[in-house]
Amino acid sequence: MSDVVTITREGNVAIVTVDNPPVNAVGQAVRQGLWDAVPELDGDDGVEAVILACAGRTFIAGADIREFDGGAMEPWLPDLVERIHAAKKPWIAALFGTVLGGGLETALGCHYRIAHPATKIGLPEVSLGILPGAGGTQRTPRITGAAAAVKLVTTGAPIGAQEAEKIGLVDRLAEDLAAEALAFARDVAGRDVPRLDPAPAQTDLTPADWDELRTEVEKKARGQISPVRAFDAVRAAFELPLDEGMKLERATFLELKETDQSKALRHAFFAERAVAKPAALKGATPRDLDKIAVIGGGLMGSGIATAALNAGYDVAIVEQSADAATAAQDRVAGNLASAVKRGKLSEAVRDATLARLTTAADFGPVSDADLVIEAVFEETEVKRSVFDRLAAAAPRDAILATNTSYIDPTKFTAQVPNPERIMGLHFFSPAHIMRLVEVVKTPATHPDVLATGFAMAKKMRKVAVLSGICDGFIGNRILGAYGRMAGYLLEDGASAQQIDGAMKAFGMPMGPFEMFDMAGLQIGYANRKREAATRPADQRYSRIPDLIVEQGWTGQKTRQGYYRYEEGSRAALPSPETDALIATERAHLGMTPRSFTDEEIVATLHAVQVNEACKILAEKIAERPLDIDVVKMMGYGYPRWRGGPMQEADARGTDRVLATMQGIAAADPGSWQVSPLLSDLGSAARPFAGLNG
Ligand code: 3H9
Repeated sequence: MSDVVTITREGNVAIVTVDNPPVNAVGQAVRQGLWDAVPELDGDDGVEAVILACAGRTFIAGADIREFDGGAMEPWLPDLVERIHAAKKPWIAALFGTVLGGGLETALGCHYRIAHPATKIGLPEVSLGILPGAGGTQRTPRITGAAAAVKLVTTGAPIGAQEAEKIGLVDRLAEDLAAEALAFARDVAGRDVPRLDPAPAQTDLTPADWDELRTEVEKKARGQISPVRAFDAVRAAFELPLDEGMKLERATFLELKETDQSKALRHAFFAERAVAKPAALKGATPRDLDKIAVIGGGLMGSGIATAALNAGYDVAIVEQSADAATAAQDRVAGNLASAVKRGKLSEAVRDATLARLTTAADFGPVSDADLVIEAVFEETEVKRSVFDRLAAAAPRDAILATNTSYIDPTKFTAQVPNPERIMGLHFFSPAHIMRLVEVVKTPATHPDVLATGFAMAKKMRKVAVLSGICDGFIGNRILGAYGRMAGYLLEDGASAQQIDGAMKAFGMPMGPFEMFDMAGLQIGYANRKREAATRPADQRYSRIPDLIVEQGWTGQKTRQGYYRYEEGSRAALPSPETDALIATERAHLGMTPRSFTDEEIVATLHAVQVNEACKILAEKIAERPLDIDVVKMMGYGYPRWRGGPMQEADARGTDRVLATMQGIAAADPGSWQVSPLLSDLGSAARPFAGLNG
């Protein structure tokens, strides 16, 4: 028997145990071990039932995703699942932890499933750009019926054990899994082994119903192909016998595995985990955190406080007045109330959570805080005065963090003693929902302090990415290049509708101009004024955004920006006034508007982001291209199925991205210079993936 699969015996019951840390992925060695176990136990007259169990923290959590880059190694999972199902003795899967993908498929090959009540069960393959490839699309519908199977397979979202029991995926729930699985096995020992009916599954759905469901899946997928192909495979379970459905599923799995989308989603999966391990944190130990104080209880501060409360910390919000403190308390309560409404939180937990919040109109609560997060107005002097007060009010070893989104923290913290305890924690709004946090390292920040930021983010179920200091850090700096180029394209002749439409077709949730209108155009206006003194003299400056703001139009709030908005609606409608203003400016500049293809817009906006990202890498603001990808995916809506701008550059070819950027720089050398890093990689058509380490 192999190291990762062992067999023990309890009387007439054999227990087959998979032990393949960390998540018992069913890689080649596990498959081989199970493959060998089936005939061995079939041939053992002393064995009348078999329990499939796992050591460690979970039942099998899926196929080993790392194997997907090579050719499939035998024995293949679909064959193994079939072999278990054809066994002469009943196999009982003992489920706990996260039973996902190939883990659930292996369990579906077993004849019975018994689960601990806290088990999460699902088929997340679509989120890796593939579909369940070991019978999940064929066996699930035969057990659960159409509706549940479509939901499980096309959304990839896991369900709880209770729901799994309701839809038939689980036969019984068991608090004491080992004991009850054994009792269950003894019960079914020697009985006839139930087999899945290989005939097409039955449904009341008409072809028109299926078509309608498919349209819904396609719409939700927003350009991602795997949910739609997975849907088609489930539908086939109702039209084809099992063996033919399995062939279709296998062929689709192998095809999808090779797509750029699947490669990008696998990259996203590993990148999201790799960002937690930057080289700068090697050997660092996070400090213990119990109490977090948040300075400023506005939209951002109350969002951060909500996230911290939800993660189990004691939280104090410091505001400037009693009224403002009450308003902050109300905002947090409102955030929690909407979680209750969405079924994410019970009322009892909400009350207990809120009980850990205090608010104050003075710096008193800071005196026993382990971590203070400043979230006041984005203005150097305002932040400096907060840090002046923190220098006196906070314990000398408390970690002090700023939520600045643009400003160099050293500009307003120089007067604070022990600078090794200072870092940036750049949350994204709404901070209790958005999962990204940029952890910003100053030249003095101690690695343990950074590690504490990472540990806090993890407790908040957020993803932290390490960033050095530059204007806008990783995310907003790249956004700056993107927005600037979008503005040039607009001035040159593309419409806001065309640019936004092209970027949405590319997979962004919204285009740049809808995003500007939503965020409020006054923010960019203020930034441009701030940057005026340092802006390179020969850099092109489009006045259009300033002209719009100077009309008193700041976007959705004033119902007029790049678009027009009806009262109470966020739908962006064409604005004849803004269009006229843009036309006047073009005429003033003596420009003849030119036309663009959507692909040109997408390639241009992609190239300037990658070019800026290359500068960020060269300046060591970001450690690896994957850090940039995660920032863009988690903070800016970059489609996961494209894997972020750097992965997208690899898919397009860095040589092509370089050629696009060279064209941009040649046309406007004052505004754009090709990054030497992009030049190096692109001229050799080498991928960014090679820099991920
Ligand atoms: C599939 O099954 C296809 C089949 O239908 C068909 C086949 C023919 N493979 O997330 P964590 C690593 S597709 C390889 O930090 P958690 C992970 O990279 C698969 N490695 O822990 C990390 O490594 P490191 C369907 C994997 O407790 C370490 O394990 N299944 C895999 O927060 C710990 O992971 C899925 O999509 C894997 N399958 O969460 C499930 N899974 O320490 C994917 C994890 O070096 N996995 N690793 O950074 C998950 O969703 C979460 O990992 C899980 C645990 C919920 C299981």
